[in-house]
Formats: sequence, structure tokens, C-alpha cells
Amino acid sequence: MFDKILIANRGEIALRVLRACKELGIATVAVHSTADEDAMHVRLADESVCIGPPAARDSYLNVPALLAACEITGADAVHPGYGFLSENARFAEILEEHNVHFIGPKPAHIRLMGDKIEAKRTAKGLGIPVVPGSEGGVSSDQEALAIARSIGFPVLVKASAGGGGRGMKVAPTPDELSTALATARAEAKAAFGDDTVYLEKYLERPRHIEIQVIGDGHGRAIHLGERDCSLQRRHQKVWEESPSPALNAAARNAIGETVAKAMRELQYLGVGTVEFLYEDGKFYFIEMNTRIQVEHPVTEMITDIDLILEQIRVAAGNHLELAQRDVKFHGHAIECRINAENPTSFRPSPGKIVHYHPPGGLGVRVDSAVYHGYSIPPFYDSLVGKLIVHGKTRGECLMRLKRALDEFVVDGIDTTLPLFRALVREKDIIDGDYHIHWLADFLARGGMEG
Ligand code: MV4
Repeated sequence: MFDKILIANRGEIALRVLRACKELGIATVAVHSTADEDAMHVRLADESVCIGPPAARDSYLNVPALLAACEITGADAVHPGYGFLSENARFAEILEEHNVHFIGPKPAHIRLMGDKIEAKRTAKGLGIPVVPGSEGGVSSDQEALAIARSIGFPVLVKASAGGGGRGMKVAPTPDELSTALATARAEAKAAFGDDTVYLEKYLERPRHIEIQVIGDGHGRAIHLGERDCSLQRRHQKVWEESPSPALNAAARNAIGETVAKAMRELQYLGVGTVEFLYEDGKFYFIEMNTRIQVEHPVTEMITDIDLILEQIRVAAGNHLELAQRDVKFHGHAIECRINAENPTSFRPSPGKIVHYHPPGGLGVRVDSAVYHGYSIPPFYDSLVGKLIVHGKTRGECLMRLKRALDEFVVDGIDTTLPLFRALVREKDIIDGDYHIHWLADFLARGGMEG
């Protein structure tokens, strides 16, 4: 096992990793920018190193500074959290070149999944169902038109270097295909320096359902069920839950086993999430994330498995001790991402928290790194914390969530708490009857004003 882990992140995830390290008896090193001197992860770590000025590119993305921090403190492993360097294959390689372990997948797998065309080709080859579309990139308008006609309109043009919705364009009809291709290519070139695009059948009202996996790199891998992340705004997840209101046990086990088998064949190491669109009872692979995700607590609450602890164990070379039959799903969990944003305009609202009272009680978990008197800096994402609620049934979970939201006090800044207080009272949400465009529709019809 590792002796000392450097946590190359900030905020609630830095704290989450720190807690797992403490429970494992592993020493911790926090790194921070000059804007994060008062951050909770810095206070709670055994040691801390300032790695640069506020801008992330100069601090949390500053590889030489992180290597120096490993050297100075003697850390033997780095946990990247999510975002920042968590899916940077080169960073993982550089650490290994300096005899520091990267707590994450093999660099080849990070790189493979970062290329959306290669990821899809691999998934398909491993027996995972994919969205109908081009086999690889499309080069000419004529080639694209032929493929689009064969799969049927509407089609979606996607950037191979993309992900998270950037560089995507819908072509509803053949007339609009050429413009969609040109726009997607230009956006992809500007954003990623790579204008490779591919085509997919456009699914109109799917759900976003993702499967959590963990592998030990020696050919053992299991799935931990799904999370329904359909409630998003501009590709930022807002609410995640498990189990999905759309799946039954047979559907869950079938897709889960397909994905777990694929991960065994890949000899996948670490935690990962295989993302699907789900429509009319069918799954369609879109992408794989090779990191721990923000919404991992939802899975922890219904499986009682500590994902960060397992992630660290397998990164240290241990075999997965959990077998698929050991994974039992109980009850229901919902996570709300509380952001420092205006709940109607969604403009960021950094500043000082003058009163902070998180909810508590049975089945209530708050993953946050803020505290009474803390100032949210303007330089990073606006996550204040995650409220995760567990109940025996979805109904109990919703009642408990409503209660916890009413208890939650964050004064001094705007937060998205009012959005969630509105959502738990919406019939479609109560019924579990929503899709990836539901939240945009709700906001467009003035759901927050009415
Ligand atoms: C799609 C799609 C419809 N059809 N692919 C957006 C982010 C990227 N990860 C994939 N995305 C989508 N891919 C096909 N073939 C619709 C989306 C999409 C979406 C997906 C998941 C969650 C929210 C979304 C919001 C808009 C579009």
C-alpha cells in the first residue's frame, strides 16, 4: 500500500480523498493555489504545499510544481480527483517516469477513451451496444451524406476529441448536414486543435444512464449498477440518482454484466464510468470516463462500497477482493449539486458564506469543503457541496430530500438550493419521468418563476 498520497485537487473531492486516506492510515499531502490558503483540505491534510497563483493552469494544472511537491514531501502516489489532470494520460506517464504512482487507469486506457472515435470502436468490438453512425471519422460531405441517409435523419455531428457536449451539431435534414459538419469541425479545431468529426443517429429524448465499474488491471472487474444523470443544464449535471427510475433489475444486470465483461477483457485498472443514452428500452454507448466522478456517492450509498478506498487499493496493485455477487443494491439515493450560482440566471455567485448550516439526520450525507465564514473564490467551479440522500424506496428518498433541502442554510451567496426545492415538488420528478432535455424545458417554461 502507499505510504503518502498527494491530492492534486481542491474542494470537496480533495476532502473526500483525504478522508479515505485517513481511514486507510495513509499520510496526506494537500496542494493549493494562493487563493486556497484557507481551504479545508489544506487544514486537514498532514502536510501542504503551495503550488502557484490562483489560475488553475498555474497551480492545479501545473505539472512541474506538482512533481516538485511530490519530491519535497516524498509522496509515493498522486490522487488526481476529477477535472484538472484526472484524465491527462501524459500526466499519468510523467508521474510513472518519476516513480510516483498515478491513482487512476493505465495511461493507454485514458488515451483510448479520450479519443471518442477509438473509444466507440473499442466498445463496439467488446460487445457494448453503440449508437448507429459512421465507422470512424467522416472526411467529405458526400461520404457524410451517404452515411446519414443510411442511418436516417436527424443525425448528430460529434468531435472525436470532444466529449461533454463541445463541438456537437444536429443536422435535422440533408440540407443542413453540410453546415453542421463545417460548424462542428471549426468548433472542434478551435477547442481541441483536432477537427476530426463523426456521425451518429440523433436520439431525440433519451435518458443519460451511466454504469459504474472498477477493475484491478489483472482481469478482474465488476459493475456497481447505474446512475441516472439525465437532469443536466448545459452539460453540467444537476441531479443524479440510483437506481434509475427507468430500469428494472433484469435490464440493470444485463447492461452491467456486458460492461463488466468488457472491462475484464480490457484488463481495465481503476474506477470508470461507461456512459449510455437510453431510449425505448435500449442502451447506446456514447463515452467512457476514466476518473472518479462527482456523483460517485450515489453509488456508495446504495452499495455500501467506498469507491475511493477501492480505487486506491487497486492502484496500489491489489487484486479486487469484491466479486460481482458481493455487490448488493439497497434502497435509493439522490444527489443534488449545490452550486454558488443564482438559481434562475445561473450566474456564478462567489463570496463569503456568512451563515452555514448543513442538514443532518438518518440517510443524509453532505460532501462539501465549505464552512461558516469561508469565502468561495471566483477562480474555480462553483460547487458548494453535494447533498446526497438515501432512503429505502425512491419515495422515502424524495421525502427525506425535501426535508434536508428545507434545513440547508447557506447565507451570503446565491445558491441553487431553490432550484432543488422546486424540483422535488414537480410531478415529473416525483414520477421519475424525465429525460436529458427535461430541465432545459422546465427552465424555459419559467418553472423557477411560477
Ligand atoms: C447524443 C445525443 C443524442 N444523440 N448523441 C451530449 C454530451 C455528450 N457526452 C453526448 N451528448 C449527447 N449525445 C446522440 N447520438 C444527445 C446528447 C446530449 C446530452 C447527453 C447526455 C446528457 C445531456 C445531454 C444534453 C444534450 C445533448
